[in-house]
Amino acid sequence: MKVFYNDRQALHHGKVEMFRGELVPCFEIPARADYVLAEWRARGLGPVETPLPMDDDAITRVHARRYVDFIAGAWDEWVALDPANAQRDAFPSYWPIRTFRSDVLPSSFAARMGLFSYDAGSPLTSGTWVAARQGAACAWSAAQALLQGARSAFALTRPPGHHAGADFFGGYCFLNNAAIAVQALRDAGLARVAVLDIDYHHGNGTQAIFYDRADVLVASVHGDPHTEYPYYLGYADERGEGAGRGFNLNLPLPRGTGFDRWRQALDQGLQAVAAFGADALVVSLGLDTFEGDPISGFGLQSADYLRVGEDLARAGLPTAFVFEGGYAVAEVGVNAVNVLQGFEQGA
Ligand code: OKP
Ligand code: ZN
Repeated sequence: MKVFYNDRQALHHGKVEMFRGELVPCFEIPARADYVLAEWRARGLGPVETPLPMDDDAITRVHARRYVDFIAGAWDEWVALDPANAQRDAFPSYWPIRTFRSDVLPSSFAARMGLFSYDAGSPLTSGTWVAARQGAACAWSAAQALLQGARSAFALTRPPGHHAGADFFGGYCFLNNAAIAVQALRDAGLARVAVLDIDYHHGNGTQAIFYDRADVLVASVHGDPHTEYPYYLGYADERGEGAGRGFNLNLPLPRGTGFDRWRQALDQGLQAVAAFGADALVVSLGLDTFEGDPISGFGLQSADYLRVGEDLARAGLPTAFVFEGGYAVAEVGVNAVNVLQGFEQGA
């Protein structure tokens, strides 16, 4: 399995995030990737490659130009407001919800920060753009590997991506890595691409990007949004719209769900992928379904992830794994590599 990672992704290094009225240390930290790399190397599973050079077009096929321009320049704007800002992460404070306009682009940086985001938990740092862009390049490179005939590839993306929409960030995500991989596969001529999102949290960004499309199936197993982030999307009645009706499948499960029940939902997702007739599969691989995850509520154990990999391999499709969440940092390497190794053994 080809694996892609760039050391510059560590430049996205948020210090704190807003939680229950306080700024607490970030859960989404560079060490997460280090643990995955260390485990991959410890098991002698193969080289780790730097992503290929990727054109910005691969990003703007998925994201709005004005959003990409904003994220690319946001840190410089933030520091220009006040040189002391160089020492602190940038957060939004205002959001244009119902009754406000979102067609006007205010000149105020704070106003645009809110226009292009939906939560206060996703710090933007000096290295965010470079890191997010390199992460996206990893996902794009994984897609290219499949197009070259590889059975599978793994993009060690961080920051993660599945909460990022066409023109917003949130949930620690800035560029939707999985969506960029999907679109690259479609643009290279694959007719049908499926996304299977197995992060604990619903991938609202991925769903929104493909919601009206029949060429991309999005299936997701996640914590019930009645109680779990991102709360406002991810319900079972969201089946797609227009031409995309029937090509979105949400499988929400209650907090506390263990592996046996979770695995049945995974099987439902895989059945939908098979019925869709996908030419390739992109897996949004979150490991925050782990029992020890500090911000999530499912009960998967480390050995279960080997079975997850085997189940995914049985779909028999060229498969790009794109790293998402997983905040039990010391265990995230074992859990991620268990999926990848389970896949290789099952393939
Ligand atoms: C990103 B991914 C924690 C509250 C939750 C947002 C979670 C984003 C998860 N203090 N904040 O899907 O793993
Ligand atoms: Zn998650």
